[in-house]
Amino acid sequence: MKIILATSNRGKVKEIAELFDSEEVIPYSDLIGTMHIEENGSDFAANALIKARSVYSALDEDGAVVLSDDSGISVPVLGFEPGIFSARYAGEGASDTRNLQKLVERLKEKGLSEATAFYTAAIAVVSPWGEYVVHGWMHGRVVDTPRGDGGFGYDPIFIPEGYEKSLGELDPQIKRTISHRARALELAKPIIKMLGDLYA
Ligand code: ITT
Repeated sequence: MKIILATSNRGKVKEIAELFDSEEVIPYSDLIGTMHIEENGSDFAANALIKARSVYSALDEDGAVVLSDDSGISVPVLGFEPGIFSARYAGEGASDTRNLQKLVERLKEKGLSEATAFYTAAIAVVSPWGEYVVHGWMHGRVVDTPRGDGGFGYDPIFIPEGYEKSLGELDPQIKRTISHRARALELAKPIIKMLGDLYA
């Protein structure tokens, strides 16, 4: 069964494709080009559903199964910023580097060199047989100095619980095992399997 990914984020596409072994995973832009999707939901689940529904409606495929990922990092001491605004923390269209710098600036404003933080991923699945949303989390801390260039987004300043290195430095295999995205996908996989069985 083909799974169509409702994301334009290349980091997510890479990670999600690696987390599926037998399913074929296709970014929606390969089929219909990119489209602007207004993410005006008030939480990760709402935004994940907005993205998956928008792509599902735009596709001209019978029986398509569309999967989206809305995710972000939250820092409790900063009032859970940036949360659902992670991709646009430093302004609409800001680069990953600018967003990361803004988080470092916010830590410095508070006189902190590090703070507890967590990533959230909401994965939505939209199909002819229904809509589903699951979540996954990864806890750890953010630090004020980027380390390593692996992963994407805030990974160079995020140190997962139980580790001393950032996700920018750690082997990508570790992130594949413990990430918010991997955990959410573990919950999404039985749903996708069930939908796949409906085709058979
Ligand atoms: P799509 O909406 O097209 O999927 P996006 O990048 O705009 O792409 P989001 O609105 O879900 O996606 O924002 C997610 C942001 O949160 C992302 O741009 C990163 O800054 C951050 N983020 C999420 N997961 C991450 C991860 O695993 N590692 C690092 N940063 C992550």
